[in-house]
Amino acid sequence: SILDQILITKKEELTHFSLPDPMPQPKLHYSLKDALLRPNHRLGLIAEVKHASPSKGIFRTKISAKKTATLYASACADAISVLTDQNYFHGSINDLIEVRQSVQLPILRKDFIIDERQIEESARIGADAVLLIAAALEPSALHELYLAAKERGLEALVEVHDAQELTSLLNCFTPEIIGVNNRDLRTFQTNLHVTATLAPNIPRNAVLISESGVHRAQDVQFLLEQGAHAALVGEALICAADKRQKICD
Ligand code: IGP
Repeated sequence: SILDQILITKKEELTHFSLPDPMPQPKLHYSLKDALLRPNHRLGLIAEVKHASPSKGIFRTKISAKKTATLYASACADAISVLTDQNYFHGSINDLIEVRQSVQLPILRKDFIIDERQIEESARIGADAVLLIAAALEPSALHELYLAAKERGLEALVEVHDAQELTSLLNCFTPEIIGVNNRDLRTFQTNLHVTATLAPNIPRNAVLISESGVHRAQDVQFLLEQGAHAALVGEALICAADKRQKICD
């Protein structure tokens, strides 16, 4: 699948990896978990800065990462996700650094994290949380990265796509934040019923985030009914002419 290809590229990139300098001043920590548990009776929103994707190609927006995140923040998004993968998503760590300077919200670094050095890098560029993808690693390796993130003061969103991934994950440990990716990485199809199917098996004390394929107000209503705490929305916002209006709808 595309994930296998991405992971090969990532491993290659990591052979010539160098850490950025830490940020000059210590930063405040914005908790992703707290931000998403606060919105009572409504669905929390993680708005994603995304320039391109393997399935949709390049999104035709001329707005910078910084401007996009500022708009999301002013429209009351609860957190911002920044895709930093360059090869497949046209993002960069600079995007995250810029976003960090412009919003006072939790920032999730979206990348393919397979190595502890990427955790240190995420902390140095100012991320509050990192994405860990169950399909990319064995549960034990995932757990090690999860603990490394915590130790470095970062939260981790652990992403699953099917019942088997969820079961093996929960047999190993219970993450505080679990993401269900509605997108099948083999076909690129999104289906919100993936969230509906897995939600009953997500531990009650975990924060549940439904990721991908959220476009309409009725999708938001559906996810609330499934017990999701938040949605992670990329394309629908990136492609909306009026981002503020789209979030308010
Ligand atoms: C956003 P969408 O369909 O709203 O643009 O999806 C987000 O869920 C998606 O970008 C995503 C992703 C990922 C990207 C979910 N998991 C893992 C890269 C890696």
